[in-house]
Formats: sequence, C-alpha cells, structure tokens
Amino acid sequence: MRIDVLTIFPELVGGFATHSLLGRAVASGQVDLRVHDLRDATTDVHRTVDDAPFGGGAGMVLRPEPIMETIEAVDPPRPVLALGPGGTTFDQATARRLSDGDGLTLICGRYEGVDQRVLDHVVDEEVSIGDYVLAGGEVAALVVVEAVTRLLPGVMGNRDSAVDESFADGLLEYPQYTRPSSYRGWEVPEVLRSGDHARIARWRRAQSLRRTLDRRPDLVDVRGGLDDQDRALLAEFGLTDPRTV
Ligand code: JCQ
Repeated sequence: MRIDVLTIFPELVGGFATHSLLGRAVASGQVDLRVHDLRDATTDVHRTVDDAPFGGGAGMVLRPEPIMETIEAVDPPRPVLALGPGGTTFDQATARRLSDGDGLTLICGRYEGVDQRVLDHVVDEEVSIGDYVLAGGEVAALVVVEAVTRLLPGVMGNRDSAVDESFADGLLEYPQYTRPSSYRGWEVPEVLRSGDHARIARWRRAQSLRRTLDRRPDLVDVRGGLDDQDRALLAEFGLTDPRTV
C-alpha cells in the first residue's frame, strides 16, 4: 500500500512512522510511505505556504500552488483525503474501506484551512477525526495512517484481526485482566479463572453489552437494540439494561 502525506512538518510525520509499529511495515516494504514537504514546492526565498484570506478575517490559509504542484509532481494514489474538523467523521468502517484499496493520499491542513479550490478540484473526501480543533492536520493524518495500516495483513500480526471483528460487531470491548490474580485486594473476576471457556465467552459478551449500553447507547441503537438472547446473557450474570431500570 502506498501512502503519500503532504505536510509542512515532514519530520513529524516521518518520525512517527519510523518510531511506531508502522516502522516495521515501512522497513519491510509492505507500506510505501512518502512524505512530501509542501515547502519544497514553493519558489520564493521565504518558502511561503500560507497567505491571508480573501475577504479578510483572522489567520492564514494554505495557498493552493504548493499543494497542487506537489500533487502533479508525485502523482499520488487516490483517494486524496484532506484532514480537518469540517470533514466527515473517520471511523473503523472508513479505515477498513481504505485498507482494502491500494493507497491513499493525506493533505494536512494548517492555519485556518486549505484554499477551497484544492478541496473542490483534487480532494476526494474531507475527513475529521473528531469534534475538536487541532493546530494542524498532521496528528489527524497519523491517526488515519495507523488505523488503516494496522488492518493490512501481517502489519501488526494477526493477533489484532479479532479486535477489528469485535468492533465490526458494534460493541465495545469487554474488560481485560492479567496477573496477578489478586492485586492490593482487587480480584480478577472468578469466571476468568474458572477454565470454563463457554462461560467466559458468555461473560465477556455480557460485559461488552453492559458497557456499550452504559457508555455508547447509540451503538446499541444502531444494532437495533437488544434481542432476547442479549437480555438472557445480561440476566445470567446479574447485569441489567440501564434503560429499563
Ligand atoms: C481533524 N478533527 C480536527 C485545523 C483547519 C483543513 O483545515 C484545517 C485543519 C486543521 C487540522 O485538523 C483538525 C481536525 N479532525 O483540527 C484547522
């Protein structure tokens, strides 16, 4: 998979890529990560990437020429995504869709934004990683890169594939414990030490359901609410639907 990133902080993006699990995928050639410094496409002595907004107002806007010239010079893979708070929210389904393709390009906005003509003419999708404002799109781009590349076969080991499947199921993860079984008097739930694997699976499922009902009831609604089996599972472990109590 080829991933191109257009940024004014190439060392930030490149540094993350080499110092994370992604680094192995890049070193092995599984991920062809190409980081482009937008300043390399400027022609003035100050390497200016931004300018004041037409119409006035605070802040600066990324100029179209460095972005367009970089795109035309490197012929990057599609889709071209621009990171910013005004985009469609990035989620696991988006990560899966992108990991099924052969590449993507990420444009990291800075300042007050990117000239609209770039968004209109080369960007396929505007993507937000959440409802908050960052100083620039780099951290958001890295979130996308990590979420997408960890789904590539072999990048993080097949260990992680189950984690994606549980998200596909639309529920939050059940709680995890490791040794010691008793720590400061805080006990690991007895069921996890019982060796009864069918009961452990049912307990975990009940915990996932209860957690999702508590923290993300919207996800339960998307699944169409609880069915009789879900209710039976909650009841087996003395849990309840917080919406009916
Ligand atoms: C990404 N959620 C928040 C900040 C303007 C495209 O223009 C801009 C981009 C940014 C950086 O991205 C974010 C963001 N997802 O703030 C301002």
